Amino acid sequence: MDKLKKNELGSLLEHFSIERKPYLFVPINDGLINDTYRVLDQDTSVYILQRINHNTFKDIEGLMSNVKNALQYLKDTDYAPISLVRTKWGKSYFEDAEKGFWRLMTYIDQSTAHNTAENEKIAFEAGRIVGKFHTLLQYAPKTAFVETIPDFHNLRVREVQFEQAVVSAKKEALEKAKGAIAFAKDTFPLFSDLSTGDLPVRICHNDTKLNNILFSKVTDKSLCLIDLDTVMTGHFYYDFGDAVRTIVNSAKEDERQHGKISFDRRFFEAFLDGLSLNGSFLTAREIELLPLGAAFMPFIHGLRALTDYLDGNRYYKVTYENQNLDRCLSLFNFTQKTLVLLDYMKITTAEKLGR
Ligand code: GN1
Ligand code: MG
Repeated sequence: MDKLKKNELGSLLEHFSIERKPYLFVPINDGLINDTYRVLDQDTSVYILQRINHNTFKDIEGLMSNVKNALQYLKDTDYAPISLVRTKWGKSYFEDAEKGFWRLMTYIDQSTAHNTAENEKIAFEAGRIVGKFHTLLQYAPKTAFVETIPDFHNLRVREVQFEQAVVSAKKEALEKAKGAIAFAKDTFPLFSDLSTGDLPVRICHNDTKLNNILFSKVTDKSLCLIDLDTVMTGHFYYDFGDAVRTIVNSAKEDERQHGKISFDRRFFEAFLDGLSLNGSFLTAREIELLPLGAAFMPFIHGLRALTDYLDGNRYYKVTYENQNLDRCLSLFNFTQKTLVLLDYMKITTAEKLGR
């Protein structure tokens, strides 16, 4: 997406119910979907301004209604509140003349996010807050949430999309992705236990990678989860697996040096310890399948990146031609490393979460 000039961003804020000031904008380039800016008043960060990607999220009304619904339940002394700033017409987002959809949220002072878990406290705190998020949403009515991206983590549907991409891909891309395609085909059957239908449906975050968790700069404690775009129904192992893949492995999602990809057991165990503080909602069957979920999430992410690569990079932002393939190869490598540890993870999750 094109970069917007400062004065254009400034005039966008005039549509929201906030004081008019000469705000400054700092782009945050971590996300692969939306365009995000930190809004500063002098030296202080005060808001987060985002343009929601309408190609990815077709139903903006539904998305914003999910965010509003979730925020209503995410209230607790142990959970930092984020508020949506209304437009002057009382809406939760502003639509510009070019079909750009913008929302403005309050910024949590003295907060930070981590791309990698540098110590066990970060992993522990991540587990605690993911458990808190689910505890707070446990009794939210599921019918109030719209499926904004249907079948987001449905492996069967992602497999069909992948097969279609293989059929229509260019020869050269197929050749480069040969190894990844073979790995995907061999790996699908390993996850069949996850679709047995005996897991509760929960309101999930669906994008619990570590840098979607805010931490306090003052106490180092986790504060809340951000990026509520994909809050919708799902299974707990989605949120478990997505957090684990970004906590136990410090390599980048598109890391090419696979020697850097690893599974740090200390961080896995610390994450479980944190989760156990707020994990009483989990059923025995959910706990039993968490290890497989930890292998499932990097696999489905790798598969989506592979599908997008074969499809000509139309979904994720890329900075170079083969980036989606690099993402896939790195995520598949981590999937392999996780699958080898299934027995270890089973013993550890039972020990830490079993009751
Ligand atoms: C996308 O843009 P971001 O980082 O919030 C993607 C997630 C992936 C992530 C990979 C709606 O999220 O599923 O985990 O990239 N979100 C969507 O880093 O596809
Ligand atoms: Mg996201």
